[in-house]
Amino acid sequence: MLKPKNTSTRELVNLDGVWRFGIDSRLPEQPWTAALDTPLEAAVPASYNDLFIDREIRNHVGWVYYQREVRVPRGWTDERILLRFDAATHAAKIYVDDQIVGEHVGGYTPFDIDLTDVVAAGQAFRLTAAVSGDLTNETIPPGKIEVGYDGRPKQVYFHDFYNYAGLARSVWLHSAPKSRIEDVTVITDFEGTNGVVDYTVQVPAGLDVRVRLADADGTVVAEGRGNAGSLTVPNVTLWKPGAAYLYELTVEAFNEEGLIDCYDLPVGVRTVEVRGHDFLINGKPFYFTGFGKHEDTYVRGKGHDNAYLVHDFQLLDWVGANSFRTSHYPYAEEVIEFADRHGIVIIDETAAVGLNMGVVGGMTGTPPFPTFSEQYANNNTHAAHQQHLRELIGRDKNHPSVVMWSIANEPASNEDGAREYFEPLVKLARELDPTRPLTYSVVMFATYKNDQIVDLFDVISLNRYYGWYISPGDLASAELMLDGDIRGWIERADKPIMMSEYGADTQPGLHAVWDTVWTEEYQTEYLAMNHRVFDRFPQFVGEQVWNFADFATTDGLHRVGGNKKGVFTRERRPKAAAHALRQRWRGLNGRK
Ligand code: GCB
Repeated sequence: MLKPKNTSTRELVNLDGVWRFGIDSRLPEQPWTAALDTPLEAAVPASYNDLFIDREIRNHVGWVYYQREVRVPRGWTDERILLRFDAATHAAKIYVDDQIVGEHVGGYTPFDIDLTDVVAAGQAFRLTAAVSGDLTNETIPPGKIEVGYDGRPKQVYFHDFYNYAGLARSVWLHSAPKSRIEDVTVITDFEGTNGVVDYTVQVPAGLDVRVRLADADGTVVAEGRGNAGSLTVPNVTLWKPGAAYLYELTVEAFNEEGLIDCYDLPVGVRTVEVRGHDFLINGKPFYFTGFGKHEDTYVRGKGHDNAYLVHDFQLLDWVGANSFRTSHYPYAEEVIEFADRHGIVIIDETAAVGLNMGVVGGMTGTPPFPTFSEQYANNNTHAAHQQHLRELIGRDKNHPSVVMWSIANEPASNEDGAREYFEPLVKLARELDPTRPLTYSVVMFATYKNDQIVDLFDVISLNRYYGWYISPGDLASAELMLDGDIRGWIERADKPIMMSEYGADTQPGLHAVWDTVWTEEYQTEYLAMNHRVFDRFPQFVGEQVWNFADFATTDGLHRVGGNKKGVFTRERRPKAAAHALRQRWRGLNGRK
């Protein structure tokens, strides 16, 4: 799915700003049929939950309404007119004046609504977006709505981050020619000093497609004709981790009368491959250093913010991180584009987090009922997961920074039914993108003895918390357990292995000379212990600490003002561990 952009044939109007806002329980029936009768306004993009000092809004179950006036530019008379929501978390119904014009389910992927037959150039209309943050066992991620003791509905969920909802990413009105370039796919390679860019362009039948590839200085280095083809780039400059280089592919579609559509796509030429125990980028072993992150800041919740985008990447650079995982959902496309431009490597994760009833069983890991069952992850959940995978890969397939798909975080891969659930998803992901390796993050209850799906995937990504959830305050025992665990996985599967989560909650400013949990010293020692173990295994291809920064979670006795496993605080101040990581990752005393 192509991102809307300004080209010589396409235009774009940004609809971000402050929209009228209300929740269903305080609005009349069918509130979209008039100006919302509400004193509230909400910022877009931002999650709505933390904007207001209002408990009912923060924890709202049901629909909320955003509304504003929009005017279609006068010049769009013969154009296709589209609305783009970069995300609406988790479901949306969109109305133009009194009429419903589209719906979407899935909170972290974009969708377009074609308004060509509904509005006209120069016309103003009332745009209302009904958005629901509700999660059920048939959504991705899953959740459950319960009725509280006080009779109010209550959203329950099985993942450890606050269920922020609303319009957390940009909204656009955009134009495209009626007959247009629908999609572009590039796959890159290189042979010696020649780069190879294979392209496929989806256009209506009968259009003549021409493409040209320009280098970063704008010099055209290759040209092609036809809906699909292969371009050769002499003396290619590869896209490399830490040294991004982007070409620009200009795609043009012509009919008998001339140019009808044009689309520009940045292209990084690079390869990704798993071979033996290595994760290869451009044929060279790559070792991931970095974090699992979250889209999470004060007040905005998951609202995309360009200042935080820039600052977070500055901190990644400062600490020596070369990568991150988009735990536990696809991030705003601006984040991926920034990584493309700055040479940061991404493991792109779906929003399939919480497919695990074992977590409800607590430390016993015993599910109250099977995860893969009619009651929980059933056929509809599976269909939602498939659809989400299509939308994620459709959006991100052309980004050079994305080197691997993580198709779930901590699923119950130890339970019966896991294989039946994941095998078709893996097949689908490989059909949608035959070029990138696949992984999933393995929960601690799924051991090298009982996991049922690891052979379907390319890279083993472990989430392990020895020294925190297991053996807290006893790093000597934790070290033995971690070592044994990794050895077991290496014996079980002949694949590259990495740590996709390891971390310890840390209250900044808390100190001790002992192995005392929650102190800054403990977090530093905990990470050092993990690194000692990782460095024993040549099969290891990476370490991503949980988490980049502290983040908001649901209330719970095990969370003090949110999850504090951040190496940076929620306001992005370094804890002591950040300095220690910097020493290791900047190569000052580390292995890579
Ligand atoms: C995990 C989850 C992550 C949690 C983390 C924790 O295994 O994947 O979402 O936040 O543990 O801190 O408990």
